[in-house]
Amino acid sequence: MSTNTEVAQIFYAMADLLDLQGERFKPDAYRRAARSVESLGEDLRKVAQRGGLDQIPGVGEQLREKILEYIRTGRISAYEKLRATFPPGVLELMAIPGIGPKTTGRFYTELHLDSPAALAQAIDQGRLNGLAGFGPKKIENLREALRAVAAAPPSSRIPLLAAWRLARSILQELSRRTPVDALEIAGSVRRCRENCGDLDLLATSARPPETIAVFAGLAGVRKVVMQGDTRATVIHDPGIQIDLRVVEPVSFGAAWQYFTGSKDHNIHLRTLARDAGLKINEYGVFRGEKRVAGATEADVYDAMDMQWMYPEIRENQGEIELAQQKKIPSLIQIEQIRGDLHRHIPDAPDRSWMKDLVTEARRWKFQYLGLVEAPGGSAASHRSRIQEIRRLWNEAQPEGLRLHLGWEVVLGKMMDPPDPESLFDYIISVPDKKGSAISPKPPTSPLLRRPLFVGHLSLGAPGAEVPREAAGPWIDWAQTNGVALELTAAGAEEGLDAGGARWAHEAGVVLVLSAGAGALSEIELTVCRARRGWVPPDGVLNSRADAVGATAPKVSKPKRPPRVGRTERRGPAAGERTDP
Ligand code: DGT
Ligand code: CA
Ligand code: CA
Repeated sequence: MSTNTEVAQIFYAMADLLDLQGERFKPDAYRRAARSVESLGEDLRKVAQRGGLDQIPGVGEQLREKILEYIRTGRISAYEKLRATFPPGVLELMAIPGIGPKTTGRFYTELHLDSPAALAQAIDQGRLNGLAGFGPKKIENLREALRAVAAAPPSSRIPLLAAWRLARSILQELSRRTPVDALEIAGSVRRCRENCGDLDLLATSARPPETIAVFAGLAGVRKVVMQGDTRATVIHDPGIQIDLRVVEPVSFGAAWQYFTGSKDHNIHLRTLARDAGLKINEYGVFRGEKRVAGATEADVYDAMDMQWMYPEIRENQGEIELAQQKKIPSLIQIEQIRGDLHRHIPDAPDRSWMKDLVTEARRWKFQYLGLVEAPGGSAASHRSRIQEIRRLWNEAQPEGLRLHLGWEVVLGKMMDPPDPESLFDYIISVPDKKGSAISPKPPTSPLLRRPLFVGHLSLGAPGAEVPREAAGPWIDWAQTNGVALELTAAGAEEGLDAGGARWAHEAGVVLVLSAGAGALSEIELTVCRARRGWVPPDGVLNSRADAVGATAPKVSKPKRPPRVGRTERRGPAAGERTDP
């Protein structure tokens, strides 16, 4: 897609959202600008270079700034903010053919309908009858449109971050509303695969049918594909299949192991079990009729004379042999992360965010936080903001938590303000994307100043696996320049993925693990992704107390002996971290 089309699409989408908010004039202004941008014969970046954005019909000062932001960063923050003001279900409702922003807005404000599922229910209950402008024919059309959307096959595979967020929220809801004892994520989400076919959940419960019924009745459930006493399969908004199985506590470990997979890992285990005169399945490990293991995963692997291993590496790529030799290396864990080095300083007029951030950082037992100033704006404005942040931090004096200030700089661009060392503790370099979604190859010119790490690297679409051709040049560059590379919860869209992390680590490049643009708690997913890349604690810069201020980071081979079992219940999906 060209920059022009991309910008036009965002403006159209913003117009719809502004309509939904009930704005009167702004939506038309955005649509007019979108149409002119779309029909422009010249690339927007060229127009911007010659300073001609102002001459585009319908583009005033505010829209010009948004276009410039898009060219500079590949995103428009106002659009992201606008989207975030609505529940995701409302956006899905608006996307259904035949339901525009105006109708969605009325459903949302007049009937409090916030998802396609809620609308379907309201129609069934007759709550639309008598609503001005909604005759029987129109209601029938709505019903038809909803049916068509619900019947559509779940859209291929889901990016990990979306699957993980959904799985987390469902676990929270279920554990709040039903008598579950254990409740965990299995399948590819637990293994932290970059994209997931469906979600696999596993529970033990005092009253299985009740747990299943609550699950099948969740607000986001579009369709119940199958419902029994101990199992159900549903299609959840926005078209994601979820399986829930309730199992006996004596089999929980075996079931968790089995449904975590991968299939190849399981097949290999089954062969080994057979050779040892054992049988392994989702109910346990058996010698003859006797169950010799099943309650915990550690028991299951132990019965096979193997070390327990992290779910993220169960891909039948040598981990089984290592577990037999008791040589599974120690890989990075969330408890070893000492801070996030890439939290952007919010553009909020009041500074209450700082208190929230500190609270959240405490929850993770962080020792430092890196607040980062993004490019753009004048030297004077950076200076006053940074000085204010330092002053506020000193006033708050959060005990045991250090503040580091980072400066985000576009690679190869001139750097202002002229005396950055006095303001900032470290530099993050970001690639010069020039409006394209994917980052170009690293620059060949020498570095003006060495950054601590490279962030906002986009090496692929959401849910995509980073190809070696895309990651390789950056890994070489990072190695040559002694710079670390970033990994975030968004994967290829915002940094390396698990595969890239593995290549980088093997090449001796240090990694920085960040939460990314979402909640700080999502750093947990980043850590899982790093484990999938076989990254040990020593390979992670922000597992070190002196992450900032250290000279060229170097990786040494892990010396600590592998630790077994202790982390089992803390798998990437364990619900316990969400409720401190
Ligand atoms: P996905 O959903 O395509 O992203 O990948 P998975 O790994 O979540 O696969 P899924 O949902 O079909 O099944 C979940 C786990 O159940 C899988 O990782 C291993 C286990 N499993 C499924 N089918 C088989 C099978 O035929 N044999 C064995 N040994 N295990 C299986
Ligand atoms: Ca699955
Ligand atoms: Ca499944």
